[in-house]
Amino acid sequence: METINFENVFEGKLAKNEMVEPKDWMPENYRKHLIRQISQHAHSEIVGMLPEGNWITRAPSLRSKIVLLAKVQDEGGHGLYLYTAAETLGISRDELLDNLHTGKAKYSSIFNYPTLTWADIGAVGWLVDGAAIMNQVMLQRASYGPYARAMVRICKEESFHQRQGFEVMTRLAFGTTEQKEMAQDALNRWWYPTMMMFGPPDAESPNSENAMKWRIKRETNDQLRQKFVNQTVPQVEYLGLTVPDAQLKWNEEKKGYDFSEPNWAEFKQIISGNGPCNKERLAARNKAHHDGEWVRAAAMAHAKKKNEVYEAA
Ligand code: BYC
Repeated sequence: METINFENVFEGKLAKNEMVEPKDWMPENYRKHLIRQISQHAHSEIVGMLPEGNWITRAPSLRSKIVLLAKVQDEGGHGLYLYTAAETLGISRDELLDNLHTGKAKYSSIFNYPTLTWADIGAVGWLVDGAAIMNQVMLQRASYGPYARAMVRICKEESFHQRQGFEVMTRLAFGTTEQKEMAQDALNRWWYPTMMMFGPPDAESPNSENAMKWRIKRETNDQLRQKFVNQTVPQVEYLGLTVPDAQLKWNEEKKGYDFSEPNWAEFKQIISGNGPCNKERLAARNKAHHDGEWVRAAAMAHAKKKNEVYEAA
């Protein structure tokens, strides 16, 4: 009888651009890499609800309140799809959440900055969701099926979020002098943190090599950062605002902008738990989890009862 070489089957799938599915054999390091990335991504979605949720009660109109509420709910949904995708790799939801709540797991650096004004809500939707889409479009073709499929819906919703943010920025940028100043101030504070979302420079990115080899990532951190700058600068110009980077300059040869790197020492501090809002975010997540205990208990009791009725029938 012919013996199957599972490693060859796995490599063959990657070479043919086929998806790896939960019951397929996969190398242990691939599984661990995916759990790390997908769970960090899920945590980012639910922690990302906090700085925006903070503005729901203060949105300047009923329309903007409804739109922001829908956006924040979408982010909660993204977290759920992603936790479910991570669970297919053999880790429990409880363990994933425990890693977040104890500070063991990372989530996106961007959500450790405060949202100080309504313009920050515009800047987050426009820049942060814009950067998220730039990164996630390639993830729709990631080699792990459940992750790639979750990304399809997430990307569709993120594009609505990006429009929401750009609309807020447009209103402010074309509004009164004070409103335009508020928009510029938000751009000044969110520009570099957004650039950090793509991760460290390629030369200092320990996970990129495997991620590219296994077709989880299809573009590197630096490639995506460059694409983001190229796409966003014309939008800044349309708004009549200024990118807070004196070195920003079109480079005809590379058909892209030259720009200054973010402060990578600040990035390291943030991902080590020492950013402006890290402690506040973790405390809010822990409180929400604790306060939600009775909901989980009630849902479990209901499911158990339904099961008993079903089994007795
Ligand atoms: N923040 O080797 P590298 C959203 C970590 S949420 C924190 O380049 P990789 C949204 C990295 O984890 C957006 N940590 O890593 C939600 C690694 O540490 P470990 C979230 C970061 O994985 C609500 C170390 O630094 N998007 O869209 O190859 C409202 C070295 O990095 C960050 C995703 O999660 C960071 N910015 O590349 C609005 C997308 N960057 O794990 C919007 C999926 C790096 O070795 N994730 N680190 O301890 C990815 O594409 C990749 O994981 C990353 C990093 C590009 C983020």
